[in-house]
Amino acid sequence: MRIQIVNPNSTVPMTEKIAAAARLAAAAGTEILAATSLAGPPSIQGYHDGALALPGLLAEIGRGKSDGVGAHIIACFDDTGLDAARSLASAPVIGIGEAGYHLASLIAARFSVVTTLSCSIPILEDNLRRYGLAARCVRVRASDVPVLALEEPGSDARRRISAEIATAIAEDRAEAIVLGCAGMADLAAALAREHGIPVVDGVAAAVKLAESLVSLGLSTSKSGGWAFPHAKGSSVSPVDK
Ligand code: 5HY
Repeated sequence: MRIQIVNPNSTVPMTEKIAAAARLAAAAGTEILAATSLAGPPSIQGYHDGALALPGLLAEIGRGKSDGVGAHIIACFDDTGLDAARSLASAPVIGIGEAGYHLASLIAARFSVVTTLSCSIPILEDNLRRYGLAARCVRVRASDVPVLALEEPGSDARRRISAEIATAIAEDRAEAIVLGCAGMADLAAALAREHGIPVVDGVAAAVKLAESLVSLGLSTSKSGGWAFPHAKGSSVSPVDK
């Protein structure tokens, strides 16, 4: 099967890191097609960046659709544009945030999220509520690490994320951690060993969920809000199949 993974920000080295994590998780028969939305902002930190990212993200999803991919993954932990992408696409679309939350809920009664900056916290909290998983997430925490600091060699990003994980374990009684940024994808295994609890990376989680949906022949329902976009004007039929 062929799975497209789209980085909605325009930072190519982050796409390469995401693609490496995706390929590490992918099954032998899965081809990962990585795409960078060069029209997007360099990083997505908050609502305004998320809005700026939408046109480029949807253009990449459209290209994946034209290429006939088996599934799409949106590699931004905010799940930027997920509903719109599900409306546009024929194949399943997975957001790495939603994927990470679901897998964490299967292995821990209570989990915490450690993301980048505090401006992302309400976005992730709203998503958790929409996904019906807010009750399982004790707290969404910010490590105060800017997204692009994760790409800087020698930054103290890993140390700050690890310190916040330790606080989540001590204060939240977190039994698992979900890493709240696609740029953290390469840190999960080491942080899990360091702290002795499961640390979920949304990129890997999304790859395995996408593989499951494709192998079961399941795709997004088009009978409701994720129906194909409708033609404008008098027609009431969707513009696409
Ligand atoms: C992400 N931003 O995964 C999110 C994480 C965040 O550019 N890629 C981004 O900080 O909201």
